[in-house]
Formats: sequence, C-alpha cells, structure tokens
Amino acid sequence: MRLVLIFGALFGHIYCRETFVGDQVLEIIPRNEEQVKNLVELEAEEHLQLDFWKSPTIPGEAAHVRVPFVSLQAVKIFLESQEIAYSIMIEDVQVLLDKENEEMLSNQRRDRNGYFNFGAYHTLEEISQEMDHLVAEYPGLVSKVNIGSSFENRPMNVLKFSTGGDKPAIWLDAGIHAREWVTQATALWTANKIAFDYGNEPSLTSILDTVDIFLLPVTNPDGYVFSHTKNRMWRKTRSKESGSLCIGVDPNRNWDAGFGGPGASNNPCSESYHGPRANSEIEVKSIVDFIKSHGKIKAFITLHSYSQLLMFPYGYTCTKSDNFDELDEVAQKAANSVTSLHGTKYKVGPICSVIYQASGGSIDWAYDFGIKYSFAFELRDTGRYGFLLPADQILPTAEETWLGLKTIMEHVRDHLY
Ligand code: 0X9
Ligand code: ZN
Repeated sequence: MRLVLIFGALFGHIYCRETFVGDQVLEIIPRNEEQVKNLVELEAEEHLQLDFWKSPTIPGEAAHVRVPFVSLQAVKIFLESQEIAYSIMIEDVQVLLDKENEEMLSNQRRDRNGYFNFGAYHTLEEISQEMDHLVAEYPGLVSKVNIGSSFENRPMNVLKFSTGGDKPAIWLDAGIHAREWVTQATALWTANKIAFDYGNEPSLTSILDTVDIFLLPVTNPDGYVFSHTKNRMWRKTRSKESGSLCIGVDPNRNWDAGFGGPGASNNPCSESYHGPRANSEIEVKSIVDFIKSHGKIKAFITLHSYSQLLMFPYGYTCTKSDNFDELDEVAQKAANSVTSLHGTKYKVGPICSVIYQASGGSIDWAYDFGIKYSFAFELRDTGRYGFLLPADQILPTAEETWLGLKTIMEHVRDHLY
C-alpha cells in the first residue's frame, strides 16, 4: 500500500503536477513612492511570471511575491539596482509543497476510529463526504442545499443549519480563491462546530434559534480540485473563454459592484482578471441567484487568506459606507475575540484602506444589495507561509476564527432589520 502511495506521489509530481523547485517568495518593502512605482511596474512584467501574493501599496508596506527560479536572478538584480529592500520569506516553495503532500498522503487524515481529521487538508471528495456525514448525523439541524454547478459541472453544495420555520439568515462562504486552503478547512471545522454546539453552547444556540446559517465551504470547486491535482498556486476559476489561451477569472473581481473598476484587470491572463462581464462566472452567479431568491439574508461573511484582516465595504471605492461606524465597531470587537484565544493580531477597516482598492468583490455586492452586515476575513498568517499554511495551524486558526464569527453573528442576532 505504502509503495503504491509513494509511486502515486512520484508519478503525480513528474507527469502532471506543476512543480515550484527553487521558487522563492520575497518580502519587499518599498521606502518611497518611487520604489512603489518600480514594484508596480515589476508586477506588470509578464515575462517574469511573477506571482504577487500581496501587491505593493504604499511606502513602508510589504509586498510579497513568488518568483519562479528562472526569474530570481533578474528580480534580485533589479531590486538591488533600485536599492529596494527585500528579504527571503520562503527559501524554496517546493520544499513546503513536498511536506504538504507527504502529509496529505499519510493516513493522518482520519484518526484511529475513522473520524475525519479536521486538522488536515482534504480533497474535494473528502470534503463532500464529510458534509454528507454531517447531514446524516444531525438530520434535524443540518441539510444540504444545491445552489448550482461549477463551470466543470461540480455541484455547489451549501450546508443549511436551521431549527425550522422561516427565519432570516446569515451567509458564510470560503474558498472563493482556490489556493487559500485554510479557508475551506476552517469552514468545514466551523460546520462541525455549529452542529455540535447547538443545544450545548448558549450563544450559538440562541443564534440558531433566531437565524439560519448557510455555509458554502468550497465556493470554487474547480479551482480547488486543480490546486490539488495540477497547480497548488491556482487562484481563479477554471472557465474558458474563446479568444484567449488563458484560463479562469478571479471570482472576487466578478461581482456586480463597481465591476471593471480599479484593482481588477481586463487581461485574461492576469490573476485578478475580472472576466468578460459581471456574474460571468457561474459560481458567482449561483450565489447571487440564491441570495436574491432567499430574500432574507442579513449578513454576508466570506473567508479568504492570508494577512489576518477583518474588512468591510467598500473595496471598489474609498468612500465610507452608510453604517461605517457600526461595521467598524463590530469588526473591532470580532477581531478582539479572534485575538483573545491565541493572541493572533488582526487589522480592521474597510477594504480600500486596509488593503487596496479592488472592484467586483463579493462583500461590496452584498452590501449594495442591502445586506448591511458584510465582512471579509483574511485568515492566518501574515506571510511566513502565506497560502501554504502548514496543516498544524488549521485547528488553531479555525478555533480563533470561530470566536470572531460568533461575535458578528451575535450582533446580527441582536440587530435584525
Ligand atoms: O484580493 C482579494 O480578492 C482579497 N485578497 S486575497 O489575497 N485573498 O486575494 C481581498 C478581498 C477583499 N474583498 C473584496 N475586494 N471585496
Ligand atoms: Zn482570497
């Protein structure tokens, strides 16, 4: 059996999976506007194949970039010639991937009793199975709602937590960006937590006695599968468009909120390509349709990684939202809840000031649609591992995030409108 697994791993590596041997992730800190401009220009150099994990913004703020081995020398020479300070965040991306793979192949993913290991990364199939298992285990509370299919025809299944009746609801999604693996894992842990705590933990119990919760753990299933089987760094959907060789759209630039504006690209090969039109991605459209037809969604929360941020609208504009003060207060309180468990520090604010102007994002759409409690989390870490967060951080991440989510949900419960 072991041998089969080892050969499977080797075969996967050599014949179909993209490797990142010698790729480094650099942390680059521009000192002044001139250096920011240089980095923005560097980001636009297509031939270098740079993967900006965190884009340059303002002087003093770090940018993170994965540099393919073949471009390393050129990039370092460029940075040194411009006297831009940088350090190596990840020495060799493939070393981390090998470790991750080894863990995925070992049998740590179910414990001795056959129970699902929430502290490991899982394939889409395993996640689906566990969702079914949860529905079977808590039939009076949890059900599965199919809201559509992905571009490659995979079902988009939402877990509905409801104590019955026609209640207002909270929406929670994860994994709209494929490679942000800690988010899908956190969502699944959260699903299990909600089911287990109902009737046992007073706060969650009172929340579910007042509102339903809809939880979509894998918003971008095609991308997630691709990130497991072909390219661990995949972010976008897997949709194809005639006239371009490049595949996929950034599903968090595809919502009908300032669509096509600043912070999105019209280049189909870009990692932040907004797509041919708003809602062109069936994954986005399916959520929009579901939320519109439900009619009583009062909060919209989305999980991303990484950077440890808790954000609210707007991203497409830098003007303040109507209930800015309330959102800021709730977010601050939720971030404090997150921090209370393991000391993980979060930054709080509107998308535009906390990261960058970014149009076509989900929470902006939700907010303008009338869902006034709209938040985006960026989970751990701040860059040591970035998207490649080791599996041993899944449980602490999920546990602390839950405290923040609960703080928001309590506020929603007490402020139904
Ligand atoms: O750029 C993004 O879409 C998010 N950052 S990530 O590194 N996870 O890709 C930021 C999400 C902010 N939300 C909106 N732009 N609505
Ligand atoms: Zn993301």
